[in-house]
Amino acid sequence: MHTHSILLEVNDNIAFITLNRPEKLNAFNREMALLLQNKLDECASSHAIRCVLIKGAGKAFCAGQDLAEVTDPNGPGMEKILSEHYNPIITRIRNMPKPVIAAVNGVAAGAGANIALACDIVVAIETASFIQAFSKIGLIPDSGGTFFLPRLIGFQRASALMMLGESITAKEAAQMGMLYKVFSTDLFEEESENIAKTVAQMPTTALAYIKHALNYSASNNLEQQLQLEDEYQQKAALTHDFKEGVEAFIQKRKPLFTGK
Ligand code: T3D
Repeated sequence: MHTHSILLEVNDNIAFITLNRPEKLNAFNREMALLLQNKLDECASSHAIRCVLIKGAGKAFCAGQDLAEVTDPNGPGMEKILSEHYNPIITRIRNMPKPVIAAVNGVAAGAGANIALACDIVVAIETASFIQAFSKIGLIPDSGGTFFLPRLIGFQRASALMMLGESITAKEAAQMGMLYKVFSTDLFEEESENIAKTVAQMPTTALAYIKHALNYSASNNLEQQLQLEDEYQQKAALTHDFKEGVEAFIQKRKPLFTGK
């Protein structure tokens, strides 16, 4: 039976996406990269989905590009790998109008590490590791790595990690500011799902505006960003969830957000 390289399961308004080539440490081939784009599109357009959680099957999160495919004469070729595989994945994650969580359950290398860094909330199991593996094979970091990593951990540390291609532990990554939280092995699955459950019950539209505002904060000046906050705040104030949030606060009860 053909096994799908990307699995999608929806539960309690959460889309669980599993990178599913465990025997290759979930390295991406063309089929898998295109399928992930397809599943991310499904998540973006479904109103029943209010949060996306990406994890890896088996012991790894993702080992990046499948290097066997790169040397395959019938493979997609370098000119397609970024423009048709990774760039559209990163754009979809950043444009997704709902939170995307990376639950890094093991090694995250190359494009696998940088896909995680493009997510809105990154959590990791204590045994996970992060490797900007590209320089070790004569490539440069892609999948948004040169954009996100210096912004997350600073220019100097990003530069060293990218040039040396060294593996760092989840704890070191968290200390550098690369991710939100590290969980012990026994709590990782439960705690990462708890975060997903929490955000899936939050005011989804407001979270989408937060995300878009953060996207623009990388290029806007203060004046432009203040204007954008003004615009998004007015839009957020028109949502049903804002009305519900304020009413619930005044009535001293728990709000019931619908994402609308
Ligand atoms: O054209 C372009 O390529 C542009 C796009 C670039 C995007 C990129 O992501 S470039 C970076 C590609 N990734 C890497 O360079 C990482 C390569 N993998 C590793 O360095 C190591 O496997 C890990 C550090 C991730 C894990 O090490 P370890 O010791 O836990 O596992 P392992 O024994 O090395 O790997 C287990 C199996 O997975 C092994 O297969 P085998 O021998 O059991 O049949 C290994 O070959 C396979 N595997 C791991 N990574 C990849 C892979 N197979 C294909 N591609 C991989 N990236």
